[in-house]
Amino acid sequence: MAIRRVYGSLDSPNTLKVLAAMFEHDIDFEFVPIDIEAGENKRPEFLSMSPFGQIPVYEDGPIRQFECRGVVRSTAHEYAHRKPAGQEIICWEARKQALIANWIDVEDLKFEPAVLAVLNDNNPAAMADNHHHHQSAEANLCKVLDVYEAQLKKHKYLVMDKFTAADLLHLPNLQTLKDNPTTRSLVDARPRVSAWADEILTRPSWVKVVNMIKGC
Ligand SMILES: N[C@@H](CCC(=O)N[C@@H](CS)C(=O)NCC(=O)O)C(=O)O
Repeated sequence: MAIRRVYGSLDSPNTLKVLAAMFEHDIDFEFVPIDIEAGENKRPEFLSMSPFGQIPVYEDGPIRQFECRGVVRSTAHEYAHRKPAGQEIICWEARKQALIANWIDVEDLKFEPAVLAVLNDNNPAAMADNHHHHQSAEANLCKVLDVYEAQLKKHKYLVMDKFTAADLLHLPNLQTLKDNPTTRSLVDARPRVSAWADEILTRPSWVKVVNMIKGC
């Protein structure tokens, strides 16, 4: 029986980031679905693991982590030895790891908020209600993606010429942007962002997450 558990929802991008990290390192784990609509994340037993009442939670014996980026970083270090040398998704050299850390923060503070702002008001009612707000959310996401387009001129992946934890963290929201007919063009209009998205979205660890969502 798996000693590790991921508590979360397949509707939650932050849960999907942690699941991608599990598959990336072949970590044996049990998935425990948490129903946010039913308020399971606000029950005392869940709050004892995740004091802000949010998913995901990663449990490994006595260790419980409730921030998805922390889980991705710590598992990438703990299970790095499972990957061939040079293919770890972190770097052992502090100065190279600093660059990965930088782009992990960019995903957290720039990319995800910009994507969610567009997706959250990307329904006809919201768009009609607040056309200017929607336009400015889209303009903001375009600015972020322009920075990515420039960054991806330097390397095949976001930080360097290998896939890192920073790339992994982008998978769920990139998938949503690509799947949504009204946002796909924002990715496709930027050749390097588009090539990067196509490459990382076919990574076996992410395909396993997508199959889990599809129920296969
Ligand atoms: N900083 C947390 C944020 C987690 C988060 O926003 N989780 C959402 C689902 S993706 C959630 O639990 N929402 C329910 C709530 O906040 O009550 C992380 O990165 O893991």
